[in-house]
Amino acid sequence: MAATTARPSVVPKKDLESFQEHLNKSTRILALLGAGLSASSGLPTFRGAGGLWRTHDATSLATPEAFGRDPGLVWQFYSYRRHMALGVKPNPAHYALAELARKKNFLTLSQNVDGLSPRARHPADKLKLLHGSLFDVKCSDFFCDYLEKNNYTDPIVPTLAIPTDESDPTTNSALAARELDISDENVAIPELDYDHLPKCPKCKRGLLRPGVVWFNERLPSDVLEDVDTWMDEDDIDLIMVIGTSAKVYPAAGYVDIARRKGARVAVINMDKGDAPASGLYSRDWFFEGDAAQIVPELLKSVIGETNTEELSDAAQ
Ligand code: BV8
Repeated sequence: MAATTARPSVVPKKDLESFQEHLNKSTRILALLGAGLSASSGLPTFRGAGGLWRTHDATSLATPEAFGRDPGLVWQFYSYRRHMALGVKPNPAHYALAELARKKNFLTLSQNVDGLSPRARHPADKLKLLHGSLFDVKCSDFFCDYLEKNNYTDPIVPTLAIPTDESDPTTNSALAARELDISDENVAIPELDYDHLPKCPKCKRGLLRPGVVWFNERLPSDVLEDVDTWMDEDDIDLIMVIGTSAKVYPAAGYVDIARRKGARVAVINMDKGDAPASGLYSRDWFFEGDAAQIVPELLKSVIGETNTEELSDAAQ
């Protein structure tokens, strides 16, 4: 699947200067992150070319009903995404945002479940994962509260293995994995039944499920409360809307809430057409191009020239 990075992204000097002037004097900053932030790391977005949803409609894989109907299919999809995310690295934009969070009163709302912002050592108290994480697993039994965070086991169970070589091409997992290229909708995904799937170690009844927020599921109440508390504290000077088509709610709604709290809006997006639903005002900015290149440039006036390797070491 294609990552959407490619051509060098140039920030117009006048816009850069006006943005950095505002950033430098901003005391309360928000960001809403989407899949485009991780595109340069090599992860596919949802709606772009080769995107995850292009070949499988979101509601066919990311809903409680889909999991109830075919937990094996849904687990193969998420196991594949866990595997992909573990195979890539945070990019300069992930590190730059983490560094800004160490320098300013800056809250980051991420729709991304790929684990790249936490791996860039983004300060955990300044990062709200609105839609959970591929690396949290929880029990799917309504009466069980089992939750395991930061489970990076890949594969999470042997039958979900994605083989690195053709050692035994006949095994079920090899067959399943090889065919598991979900970018090819014509490929049947083999059945994996209950016995193959990860079970809850606590209640022993339920299947474990990915700790992400599916469509028609409520966002984590503790996360929503933290976000509301921060937003209610005072006015907001700036919201950066980075690499998101801003089509999923209630996440996308935070742009308008921030605007109502006085925020100027800076959109960083590869596609000029992907501005927030409420549009952009003359006091706002649109920086067209790759977030991995643009974000470090924009934040330079606060985080300095340091390269991401230094940033990531400093954050250890
Ligand atoms: C809920 C986790 C209620 C799983 C995800 C109001 C209006 C309309 C609909 C609704 C509404 N309120 C609720 C809904 C329903 C629904 C919804 O919003 N539907 C949409 C489709 C219309 N929302 C929900 O169901 C939410 N729950 O409301 O519950 C409730 C209340 C009480 C009790 C019970 C229930 C839950 C939504 C969460 C869904 N889970 N993820 C998983 O990942 O598998 S959503 C998932 O898709 C992501 O997390 C993300 O949010 C979204 C994808 O969006 P993006 O990240 O923006 O990615 P996309 O590909 O779209 O865009 C990428 C962008 O990057 C593009 O603009 C591209 O140009 C740009 N780009 C590409 N490369 C680069 C780049 N930019 C910069 N640099 C680059 N290199």
